[in-house]
Amino acid sequence: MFSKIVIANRGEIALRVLRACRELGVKVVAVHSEADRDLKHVRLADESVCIGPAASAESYLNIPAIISAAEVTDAEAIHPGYGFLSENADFSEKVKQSGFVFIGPNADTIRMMGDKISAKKAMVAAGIPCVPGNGDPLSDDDKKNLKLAREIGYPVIIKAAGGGGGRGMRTVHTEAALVNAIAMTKAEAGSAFGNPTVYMEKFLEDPRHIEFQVMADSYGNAIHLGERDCSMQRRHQKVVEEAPAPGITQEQRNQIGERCAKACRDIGYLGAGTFEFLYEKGEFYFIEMNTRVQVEHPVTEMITGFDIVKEQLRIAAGERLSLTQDQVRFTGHAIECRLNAEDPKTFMPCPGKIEQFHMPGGPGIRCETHIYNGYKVPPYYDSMIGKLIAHGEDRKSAIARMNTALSEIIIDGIKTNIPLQHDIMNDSAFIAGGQNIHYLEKKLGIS
Ligand code: MV4
Repeated sequence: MFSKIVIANRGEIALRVLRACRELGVKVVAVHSEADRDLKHVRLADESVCIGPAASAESYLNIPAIISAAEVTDAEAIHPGYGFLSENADFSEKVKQSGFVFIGPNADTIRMMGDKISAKKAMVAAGIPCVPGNGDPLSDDDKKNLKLAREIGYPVIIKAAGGGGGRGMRTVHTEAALVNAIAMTKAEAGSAFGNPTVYMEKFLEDPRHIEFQVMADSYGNAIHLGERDCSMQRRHQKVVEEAPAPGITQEQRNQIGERCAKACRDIGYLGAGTFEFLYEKGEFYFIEMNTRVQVEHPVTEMITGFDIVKEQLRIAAGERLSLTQDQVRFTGHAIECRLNAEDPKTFMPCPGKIEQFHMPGGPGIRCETHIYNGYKVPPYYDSMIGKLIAHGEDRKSAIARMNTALSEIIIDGIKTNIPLQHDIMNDSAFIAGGQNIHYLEKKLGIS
């Protein structure tokens, strides 16, 4: 195991990684911006290094500053968390070239998955079911594109190879709109991602978002840890996640999960990863792979009893997977509510001082947050300030425990989305389970 690592992130995930390090006896270097001196994990870390001003571009995205911090503290590895540099292939490469271990997959893997066309090609080759559409870059030949759309059948969606996470896509409902939509998406992709390449897929109108968690070691072993349902989202921001996904059978879980694990073996995947699928009318369709630990990893941890972050560290240190697939057991149901510093009605970010914080507790409750009494939520970063996770023997019990925890938690001084989360937990359609990706926006009266 490493003796010391750098955590190249902030907020709740930096604290989560620090806790995993503590359990493994690994010393922690916190790197932080000028605005983040008072972060909880910075105070708890063995050492800390200020890497730049508040703006992320000059601190958490500043590759030379982060690598220098690893050098001056004599650390061995860098954990990128999620967001920021976590899926930056150049960062992964430079970390390695500088003699440190990047806690995540190789640069080539990150690059392959960052290009949605090459990711899809790899998945087709590995036998993962993908959305209909050949996955080739669209040519400049209008006639060919019209023919392809006719074969796929309208509606279709044009996606940027360099996009992902909801950026760089456009749906097309009629033949008359196709040629212009391709040109527009190409132009936007060119300026947004520096890559104008686009591809075409069948547009699925009301799918659910279901993703599979995988872990792979450097000895060719890979397992899946089942799936999460992340369909409760607003503007591509997940709001509630849960595991297992309502209505998915053990047979479906084993079948898709095993294919994901096999795909990891095929491509030589390393570390934690997530296969994102759209699920409609009983079928799974791969859309993207995330090569990082995800915000919602705790729901998987709660139903498997398996520590994903500790396993990331062990795998990066060259250890073998600590579980075989038949040792993975799923127990009960877990739900996560993201806690955001925002207005619950307008969704405007709401930074400011936490005047009072009371952490909820009791059986099955886990609160992942870096906030504390007197902490000032800075205005420079994502508004997520924590996550509340409830585990129960079944979905009903998990919802009941979440309701209790949402009633107990006190965050005074700033506005939060706790009222919205309470409302969702008491929504009859949510309680029924298995809503699609459009449900929350419709409920909120957006689309
Ligand atoms: C789609 C789709 C429908 N059909 N692809 C949005 C984010 C990116 N990961 C892929 N996305 C979508 N791709 C086809 N062929 C609908 C979405 C989509 C979506 C997907 C997951 C979660 C929320 C979403 C919200 C709007 C659109």
